[in-house]
Parts: sequence; structure tokens; C-alpha cells
Amino acid sequence: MAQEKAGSLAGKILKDAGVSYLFGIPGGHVYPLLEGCEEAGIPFISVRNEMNAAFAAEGWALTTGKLGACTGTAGPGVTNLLTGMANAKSGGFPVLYFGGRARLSEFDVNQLQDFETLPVVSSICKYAKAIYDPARLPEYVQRAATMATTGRPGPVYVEMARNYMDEEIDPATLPSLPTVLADGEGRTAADPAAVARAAALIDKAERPILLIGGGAWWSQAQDALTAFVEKTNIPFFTRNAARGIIPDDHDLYGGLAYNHPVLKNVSPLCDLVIIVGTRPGYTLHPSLIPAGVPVVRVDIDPAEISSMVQVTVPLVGDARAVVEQLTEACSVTERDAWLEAVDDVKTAVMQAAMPMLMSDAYPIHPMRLMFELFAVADEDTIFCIDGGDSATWASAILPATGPGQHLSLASTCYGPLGVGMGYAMAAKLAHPEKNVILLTGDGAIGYNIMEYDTCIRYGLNITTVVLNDKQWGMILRSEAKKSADIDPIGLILRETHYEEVVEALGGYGEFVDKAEDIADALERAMESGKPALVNVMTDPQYGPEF
Ligand SMILES: Cc1ncc(C[n+]2csc(CCOP(=O)(O)OP(=O)(O)O)c2C)c(N)n1
Ligand SMILES: [Mg+2]
Repeated sequence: MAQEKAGSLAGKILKDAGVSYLFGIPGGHVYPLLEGCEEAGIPFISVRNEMNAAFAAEGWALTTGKLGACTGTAGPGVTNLLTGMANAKSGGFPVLYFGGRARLSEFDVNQLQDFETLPVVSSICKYAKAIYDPARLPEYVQRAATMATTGRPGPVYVEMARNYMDEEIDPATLPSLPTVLADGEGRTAADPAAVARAAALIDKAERPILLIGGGAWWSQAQDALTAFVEKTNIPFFTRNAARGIIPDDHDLYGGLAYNHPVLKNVSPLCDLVIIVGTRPGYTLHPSLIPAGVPVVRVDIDPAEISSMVQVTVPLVGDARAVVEQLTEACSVTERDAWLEAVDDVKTAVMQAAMPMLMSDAYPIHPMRLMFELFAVADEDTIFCIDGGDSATWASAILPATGPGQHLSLASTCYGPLGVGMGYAMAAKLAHPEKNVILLTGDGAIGYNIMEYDTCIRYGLNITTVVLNDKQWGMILRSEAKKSADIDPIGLILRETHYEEVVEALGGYGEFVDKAEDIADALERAMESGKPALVNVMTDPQYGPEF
């Protein structure tokens, strides 16, 4: 029987596990894995910093709903993935990290890049294993992929020492793999008696709201949710990986399920809250679920279902399966008066924002920039969002045009600056025909502008818009609120010409400092046929007031 290198086998197994691209930086310790992946039809996307590989892998998961994968070579390659790993843990993103490791003969004798990774990654990942027998590689990789994508999804890690990577294995002698569940088999439905109690509450409610979070996206509940809201006429609010799961232009869309003026004004009026697949926290304050109002909560994790919220009817199960049960059990209900009341709040919030959105001021008001971006969005636009205040403005205004089409720093409570380029690269790889726009701060772009080199090598024609307020604005503005005479420490940046950096790397650049020039500059950038960056100078005095 033909022998195969363990690295080749790893490529095949990742392919079977649904991996489409492997993001990373090559290193001797992982090179056989890269060869194996290419042989198996998993292109290797060679980035300029492993942190961006980790964010690209999670961006892949956020835009496709499927497992993302990346690699870092032994030692520093792996430790550069850690911020992404922690973000994937916070958000519950299914991402597999394949780490390199020194040869066993090199352990503990000061050899190159020898580092004991497992104690570090084990505290972050759902599952973290070193593989000491290449014949067991398929089993471990498959187990890791299953752990990443089932239950509450999350980060998983596997590593194999370089000496094993080269080992030849006879595939016929490998132990048989565990059974893989077919789609649907792992979708646990909730207890029917609890569903009946929830349906009775929903039928009777006059002013219910539905808060939808990432759990719905990972179970691909878009059709189920659309059917549910259309039957029950319940206004819905979305957050995290579920932004756009039903597009924002749906009639029943209430707004963001974040600490946002619409929800802040609507939730005190409601008489029932339905929560699907999400946990309150920094970006959704628990007080937005009003005390004394009954709560129906759907979550796959029984340990989470009552966290931070007094739950009246817990429905433990997969979001899609449970929402289908609820649709079946609930009656068709008209709620015209309530929907009008929610619309009135939406209209009032929008009207209050109008002067800022339409501002012709010089320097440019940040909201005017958001308005111009809003204006170019259609159903084929994917927005990626990074930065501080810039991200807060963008999250509030830039629409989620469809499932997997709104990838944001605000998708977790971890809040790592620098997610944007990884997300945008992954979104463009997954949807080459769509328009990928990254809105980011001038601080945040500094984490990864070199990835324009990656975009050019792989033909990823994204458009980045830098909201350039010449500062680490969110920190400066929040400290300034506390004291009138703040002496900024490390917070001031410059009028840096990021567009020239992109041009120097071979991309297309635009510099804008007048509101009336934004639209044309954006159009030229998107039509340039190159990875592009539009550097927009904004008025540093303004920060979001919510
Ligand atoms: C990795 C990381 N380092 C530091 C921070 C703290 N931080 C939050 S917002 C912010 C300012 C971001 O500046 P910029 O990207 O220019 O956006 P702006 O607020 O100016 O719009 C900083 C430094 C963070 N969230 N993540
Ligand atoms: Mg800034």
C-alpha cells in the first residue's frame, strides 16, 4: 500500500472537515502541512502577521458559517495567534488553529522556536491537543473540528512535532474515524412542554421583542427565523454574528440588539422578551431586558441559559430547531399597534441623527461619512468594521445587508483592534463577486496595513475607508469626558497618508477632506480594480453619544 506523509494526510482531513483555506505564515515546523493542504485543494493564504491569519480564519467563519482554519509555526507563530484565539472564545467562533512544534529531539535544549504551547492555549481553547502518533492524526483533527462546530462553537487547537510531520503512514492501517453526524442529527430540539409554555406566552404578548445573536448564525437559522417573525409579527433586533441573519431592510427589523437608542427606548415598553442564542454583556447591557417582564430564552448551552437574565421559559436546544418548534406552536398574530410604536421610535432616532448624517461641515462629521457608505450599500455589499469610535458609528449606521455580510469588532465583547483586514480578506475570498468594504479607524489600520501586500498577491480587491481623526479617538474622548484638562498620553496620531502606503504597495489610494468629495472617491476606489484605501479626514471633536 502507498505510504503517505502525515502532512499530506492532515491536508486531506482538513478538507474532509470542511476547511476551504488555510491562513498563516510558512515556517519549517509546519511546512509539510502547507504542502498537504495544497495537495488536498486547500489553498494556503500567506499573510504578513499571524494575528491577521487568526482574524481571517474567524472572518471566514463569520461570513460562511463554517469552520475557519489557520496555522502558525512553532513558538512565535503560534503565540501570534493568541489574540484571535481569545476573540474566538469570547464570540464562540468555530476556528481551528494548527500549531507547529519543534522536533521531540529538540525539546528543552534551547533549540529554535521550542515552546511548550499547550499550557498557554489550553486555557483559551475548547480543545487543545498535541498529536504524538501520526497514525492518530485523522482522529484528532476530526475531533477538533467537531468540538469547534458543535454545542457553543469555539476555538480548537492541534499541534504535531515536526519529526512526525515527515513520517510515512500507510492509510490502510489507520484506525477508523468516528461517525460524523449528518446535518440535522445534532440539532437538538427543546422539550415540547416548554415549547408549549413559551408559545402560550408569545401568543398572549401584545408587545414582544426578539433579540437574536450568534447562536442563530452558527445553526444557520435564517429561514427558520424569517418564518417565525413573519408568522408572529414580532419586531427583531440582531447582534454579533447574527447581524443580517434577516437583512436590516426587512419590515420587522427593529434595530441593533446592542446598547443602542432604538432598543433602549423600545425595551422598556415591551411585555415579553425572546432571546435566541446570545449572552448579554458589555455590548448588550442586561438592564435592556427589563425586570419583571417574562423572558423566553433559547440557548444550546444549559449552563448559559439563565446567565445574567431571569428566564421564565428556558428552551435548551439548537436555535434553528427550537425556532422551528416555536413557529409551529405559535398562532398567526397581528401586532400592528406595537409595530407602529417601534417604527415611531426608529423614526425619532433616525430624525435625531439626520443633521449629523447630512452635515456638510468642514472638517467632515464622522456621521456624514457613514451616510455616504450607507448610500453605496446594496444586497451584495459586505461591511467589515474595526476601530474605536469609528466602529461605534459604523455599527450604528452601516446596514447588515444579509447573513454573513456584517463582520465587526463588535461581534464579541473582547474588542480587539485589528480584526478588520483579516475579516475583509476572508469575506472577499468567500464572496469574490461581492463588494467588500472595511470601515476602520486610523489607529486600527496601523495593526495590519501591510496586509495590502497580501490582498495584491491574491487579487483581493477590497476597499478600506479610514475614518482619520488623527488620534486614538475613543480613548482620548472618554478620558476627556472625565477631566476637562486631559494631557493626552500616547493618544495623538498624525495626518498620516495611509492611502500612499497602499499605493506604494501596489494598490489604489484616495485622500478626502471634504464631505462632497467622499462619494466620488469611494466610487473610483471601488472601480479601480485594485485593493483600495480611501483616507477620510474627519472632525476629531465628535464621538458617538450613545
Ligand atoms: C488590541 C487593542 N489595543 C488597545 C485597545 C484600546 N482601544 C480601544 S478603542 C481605541 C482607539 C482606537 O482608535 P482608532 O482606531 O483610531 O479609532 P477611533 O476611536 O479614533 O475612531 C483603543 C486604543 C483595544 N481595544 N484593542
Ligand atoms: Mg482614530
